[in-house]
Amino acid sequence: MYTAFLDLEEIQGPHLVHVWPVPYQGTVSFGSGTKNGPEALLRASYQIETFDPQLNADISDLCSFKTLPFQRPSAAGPDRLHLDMDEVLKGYDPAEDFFLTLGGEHSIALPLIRFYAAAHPDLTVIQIDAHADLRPEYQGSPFSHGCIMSRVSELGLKTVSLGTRSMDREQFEIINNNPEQILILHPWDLPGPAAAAREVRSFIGSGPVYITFDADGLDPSIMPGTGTPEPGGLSYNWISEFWRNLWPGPGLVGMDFCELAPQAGNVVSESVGVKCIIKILLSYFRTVNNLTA
Ligand SMILES: [Mn+2]
Repeated sequence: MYTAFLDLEEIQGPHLVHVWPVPYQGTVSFGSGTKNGPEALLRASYQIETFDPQLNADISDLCSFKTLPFQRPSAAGPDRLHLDMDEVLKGYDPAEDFFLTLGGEHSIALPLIRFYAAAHPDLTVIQIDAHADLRPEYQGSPFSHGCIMSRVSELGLKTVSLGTRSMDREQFEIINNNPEQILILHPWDLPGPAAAAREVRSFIGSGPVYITFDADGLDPSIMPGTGTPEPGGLSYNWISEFWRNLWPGPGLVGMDFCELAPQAGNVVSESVGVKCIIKILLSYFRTVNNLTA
């Protein structure tokens, strides 16, 4: 059993990250296997270098990782899971505690976003996702993975969507009719990462951000392990450069990586997933350190 993210001991760098595995896939609509996502990510993390030569920074100098017990998935549906997750989060402070939540399907993000929004009413959610996830409800539940961003919008939060290229007409119109609340950078018309980061920073204003990273936002050529693959997704280099250019910038309160459905005999997806997570943490926390040095 792989229990420590990156195989790092608990006490390393100055910034504590709570790693929370939530192997829930109750409302997945097509391909399955996201319940195996957290374990695959943890396992893959054991063979990933903690040093990043592009950023000239080592994650073990910046962050400590403390992994929580695997969240027991509820068979009673996502609303029950959310209550169980709320119960765990009661022991933490949204103004202080940084969670890296490993899904599981995308519905696992909502309790975290509500948790952070309670302390930060000016929070913006950055969503990496092939799908808009803006359905009012899906498969009989308002808490399904297909409507996560509808629930986020109802909290009054601004959202930024990157890699989003699949939606029905109704969702397309919701996006077009709410330019103040929803910024979408279409993958077929994507600016360079530096220009995109400038646009996102000015949309966000002064509030902090939470990142919800659905694996299928990446191109399926580098992220084959997803239940709902869509061509034309983000490249690893684009999204990595985006984060590098976003900071110094808004505070980052927490993040999740979800919808990874590992494939038998192919570790590309979970390895890419871990690299994407580390790139975010390094890009952000190295600037926090510089600012406070
Ligand atoms: Mn999603």
